[in-house]
Amino acid sequence: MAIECLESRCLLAGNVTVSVSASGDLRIKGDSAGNCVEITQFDTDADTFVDTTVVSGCVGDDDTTINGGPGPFVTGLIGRDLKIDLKGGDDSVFIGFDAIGPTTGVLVPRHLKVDTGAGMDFVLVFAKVGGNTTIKTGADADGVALAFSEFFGKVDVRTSDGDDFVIAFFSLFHRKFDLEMDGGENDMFMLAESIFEDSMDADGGRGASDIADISDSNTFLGSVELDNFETVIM
Ligand SMILES: [Ca+2]
Ligand SMILES: [Ca+2]
Ligand SMILES: [Ca+2]
Repeated sequence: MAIECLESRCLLAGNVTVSVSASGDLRIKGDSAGNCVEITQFDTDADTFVDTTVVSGCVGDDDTTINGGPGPFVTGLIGRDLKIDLKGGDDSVFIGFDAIGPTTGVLVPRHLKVDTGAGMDFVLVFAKVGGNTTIKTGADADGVALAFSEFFGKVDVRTSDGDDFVIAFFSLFHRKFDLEMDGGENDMFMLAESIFEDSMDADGGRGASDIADISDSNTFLGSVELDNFETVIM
């Protein structure tokens, strides 16, 4: 079914294509509509180790289909990377969360790559990532939240133009954290209860009223650099 988008707004939520590559990457690709996707992991044989990954449309969102059907897409643990590319539209991706709240975090053995493209997007991550993490939210006002997560590789977050917010809480960063918020008058960056073992470098970018609030009990073991924020609370 082809869904036409009027200007930048899409009324229906389109389809997400989910596949596992030969090398073990879990790949999730959206379309130009506003896609809403949840990625969760479960233990199905009660040995307390997660063994199953589920990719589904969001609860209460009857419109995002998975591989052309109602879904969910069910597979084993992720073998290597988790790659999510949701393209245009107002997209939301929930990693390690479902409608009730946090589940167990999602285990990503190697790299986590998320690109939500143009449109007002929201990315929520509860994961343990063995490799590098790259999150790009493209144009328009976007939100990124990193919660209860552990990142063994570098973390790069790029929110591009639009009034964006980025928050990290109860998370552990073993290597460098790098944030670029680019254009937008009211970019907001907040940290709470997080540990940075390497450097933390955040740039509010262009725009007059960007705010960084890192006042809530964080631990910085490396250098801290905050550039182009009009207001810094620490
Ligand atoms: Ca989309
Ligand atoms: Ca966007
Ligand atoms: Ca921005």
